[in-house]
Amino acid sequence: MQEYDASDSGWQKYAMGDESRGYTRNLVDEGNGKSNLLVLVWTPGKGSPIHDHGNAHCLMKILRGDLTETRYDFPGGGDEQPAAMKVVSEKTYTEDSVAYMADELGVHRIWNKGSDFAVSLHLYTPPNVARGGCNVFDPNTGKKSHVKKCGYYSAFGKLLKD
Ligand code: CSS
Ligand code: FE2
Repeated sequence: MQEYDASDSGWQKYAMGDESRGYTRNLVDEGNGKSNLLVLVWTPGKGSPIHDHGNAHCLMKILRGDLTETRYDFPGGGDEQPAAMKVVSEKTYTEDSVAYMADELGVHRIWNKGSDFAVSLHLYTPPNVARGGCNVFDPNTGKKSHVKKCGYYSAFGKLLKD
């Protein structure tokens, strides 16, 4: 991920943005069933919900723009009182930087605070989220909801119908 040059134009055909969404997930490669390579396009002023990563490794490289990551402690099991989720860090990544995320480090949300679309390249291994979805969390209560299918906006450069 570090060696890939973001100024290469190879990723552009996968980078399909949609202003009506927080971000789009565009499938590039399925790594012979062992990983998932995605190009994500982030709408200005929008972002993702707080989510986990299905017990997988997640690498994110910024291809265009800046993205802000807010990390939270992984909320505990169900018997705690609902409480606002605790922010552990907030970091802005600039073009060409690479970040790592995994459930051991907590949960996070990604936000595009810029005024133009931002683009990032994500490698997930194993591809657990593609198979089993992920969990999203309510920042005010820590309540978890399971998302069964984290769908794609496009696959292999072709727009998909919902
Ligand atoms: N994990 C999110 C993107 S932020 S790493 C997703 O796959 O949609
Ligand atoms: Fe993530």
